[in-house]
Amino acid sequence: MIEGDVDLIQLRGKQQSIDELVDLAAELHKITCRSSIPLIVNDYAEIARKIPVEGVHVGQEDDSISIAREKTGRAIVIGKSTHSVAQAAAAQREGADYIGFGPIFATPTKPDYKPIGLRDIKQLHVDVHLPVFCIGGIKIGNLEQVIAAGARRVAIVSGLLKAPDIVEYARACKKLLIADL
Ligand code: 3NM
Repeated sequence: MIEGDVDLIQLRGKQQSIDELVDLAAELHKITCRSSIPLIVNDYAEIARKIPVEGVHVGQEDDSISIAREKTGRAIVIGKSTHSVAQAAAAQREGADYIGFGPIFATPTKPDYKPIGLRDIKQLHVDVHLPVFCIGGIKIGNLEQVIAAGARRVAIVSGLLKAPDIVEYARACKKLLIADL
């Protein structure tokens, strides 16, 4: 992914224990910091006390932004998953540094969530003055459509992880995103 020029990486391990995630974060951070790629850990702010990751990401059901900040014990990027324009505006008020917005399309990576579609992306960028990462079912094949709907940043999980050539896939996505800036 780094070779393919991704801008940041999130460690998300829903089946792993915190101890396993701490070990994984330590291992990954050795790699990401060599390339100055921020590493964000999902769900558990306490990992940031042990490993010098650059950020923590929380969901709607996780710690609030302020509790997550307290748990990290240091200045760090904190992002939040949002699933509607109202949640996005609330995350901004709560002090998030960036937000995820999705799932844009239905996705087996987050099967219990109803897709929100492309309709609100433009308005969201008017209402919210934070970096917005559109997420959920985004692939190289629908990325142009997502960008045309107003997205400037995206998070891709299965598209990248299942790509026959991750480097090429990441580069191709990046090219589409940069072309629109
Ligand atoms: N969060 P894929 S959608 C982890 O809407 C995650 O908050 C979402 O995976 C959200 O790229 C999602 O494989 C799954 O669809 C993204």
